[in-house]
Amino acid sequence: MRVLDNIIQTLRQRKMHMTLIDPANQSTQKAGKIAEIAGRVGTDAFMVGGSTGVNRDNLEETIREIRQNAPGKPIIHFPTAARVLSPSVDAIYFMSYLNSKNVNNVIGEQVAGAVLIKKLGIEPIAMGYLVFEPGMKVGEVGEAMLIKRDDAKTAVSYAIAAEFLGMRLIYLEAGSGADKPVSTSVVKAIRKEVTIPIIVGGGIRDGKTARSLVSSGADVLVTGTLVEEDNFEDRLKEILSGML
Ligand code: 1GP
Repeated sequence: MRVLDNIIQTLRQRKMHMTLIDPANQSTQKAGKIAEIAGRVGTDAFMVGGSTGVNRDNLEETIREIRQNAPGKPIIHFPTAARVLSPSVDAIYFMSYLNSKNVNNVIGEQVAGAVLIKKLGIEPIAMGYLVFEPGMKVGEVGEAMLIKRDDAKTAVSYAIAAEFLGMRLIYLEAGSGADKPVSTSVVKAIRKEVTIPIIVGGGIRDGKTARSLVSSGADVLVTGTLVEEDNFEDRLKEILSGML
């Protein structure tokens, strides 16, 4: 089954969790260990990518490790730029960084990568990407016009625009390593106005936060920094059970 169909079908039954592995942040061996643990405790899919330091070698090696250590779990490329693409993923977020000042992030990289993605036969998943304060690295390198974490009015305008443009998912990003995610009031406001699934990532570290986000209407939660820490297994289990 195609990855997006699988996401949509799963979301009819329950919320989902995705684990982000940034190839630039650890050895491939450690990436494999992270995948094994996260897969075993119940993450639904892996996202692979990062804002800086991702190259074809570390991307391919990380994908291979995830494949070996978490067989059967979808691997979705969370791309940095068109120059680093992989034929080995199950899907790619064909994402537009909607609140970037740089038109290259909004549509340039997408045009640069489209032909190759089509040739490689990778499933593109159209996604609107919105970066909130503090934004962290992706806010900085992506030249974001950062949205305040509780600015529901601006966030809702972007989310409706994304849905009108035909995007299948909307991603609310506080930035990897943020101290907290986007506020629940923003998630609630968007949930009221759009029907596409809402992904929330950046700053999710505990079960209580996870619970408040999903009960506000988030469909998919993403954690990345957490799994880079030692002994993350119990914390990840807490997040997963907070989402039930
Ligand atoms: C980054 O949303 C993800 O794109 C994950 O963020 O690293 O803070 O979990 P964290």
